[in-house]
Amino acid sequence: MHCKILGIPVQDGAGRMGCEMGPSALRTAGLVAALGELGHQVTDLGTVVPARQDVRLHGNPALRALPEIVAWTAAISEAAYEACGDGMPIFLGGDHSMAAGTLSGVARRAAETDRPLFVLWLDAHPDFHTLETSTSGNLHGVPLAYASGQPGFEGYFPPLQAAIDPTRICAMGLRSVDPAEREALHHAGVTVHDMRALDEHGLAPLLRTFLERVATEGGCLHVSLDVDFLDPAIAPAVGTTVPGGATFREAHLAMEMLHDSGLVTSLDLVELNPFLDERGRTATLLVDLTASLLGRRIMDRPTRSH
Ligand code: 4U7
Ligand code: MN
Ligand code: MN
Ligand code: MN
Repeated sequence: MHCKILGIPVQDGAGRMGCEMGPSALRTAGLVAALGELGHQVTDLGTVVPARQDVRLHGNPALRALPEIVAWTAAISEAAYEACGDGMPIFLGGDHSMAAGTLSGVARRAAETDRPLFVLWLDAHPDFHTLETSTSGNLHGVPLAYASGQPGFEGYFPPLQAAIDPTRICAMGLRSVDPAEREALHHAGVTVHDMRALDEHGLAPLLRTFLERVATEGGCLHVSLDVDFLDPAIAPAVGTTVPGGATFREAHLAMEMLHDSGLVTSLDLVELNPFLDERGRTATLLVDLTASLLGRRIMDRPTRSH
């Protein structure tokens, strides 16, 4: 596999500063070496720089850094489009607003092929606010709504060249969903496996069902991993901690199953705030999870199917 890493040091979408150090921390934690040890070719594509954009004022006075995030989204979308198609781009965040760019760029590329694009959203939050419904005004809370063509972004965010079909999105690990998001997710037909569903059924059968669907429909899969998907006890380096998140083994199991599926074509690693980390442990965990997604395993498995 040819892994292509791209740094996206955006932090204006989050409520607190620090995510701009995310790409550096992931590089420092040894991402390139970890992937190289698995036999992958790794290219570091460098760092995205936001384009300048003029953006008019929005009617929602809560919105923060709208012109900045619009400028980032345009640049990230272009860079993501260029980075994907062959090999496996790994987008290093940066706060989750960057997924407005990665998802739209990846979707534009997928639309040129005959493979439908699916998204696995691993997060405590659905990030399904529109510019109207966001009350915090933090734009890391909107990327999934934007990229799946929800209304209300026209005239502000870059026009989508290809929207992601919301019925091809599976969100896992949710445990903080605002009322407007709950309604919109339901209306759009997003598959949601919240933490209660993971507790009741276990992660593996839910993920397996989704992956079987992606395979049956001949799709490709973008994975967006927000650090707050993980329980804050194992991943403290995040601004938006929510208790009751995925355990160490649940997260690795998800990555191992994703690897075995052979379906993943691109990955976001987002919301790492190294300023809040404890001796690099969250950055290191993210590197190890990425390694599991790219083939690191505890033991060889004689059989793959069950
Ligand atoms: B993240 C929130 F209100 N929904 O809109 C908001 F709970 O990328 C959180 O998933 C958004 O970390 C979290 O600010 C965005 C809040
Ligand atoms: Mn998120
Ligand atoms: Mn989140
Ligand atoms: Mn967050």
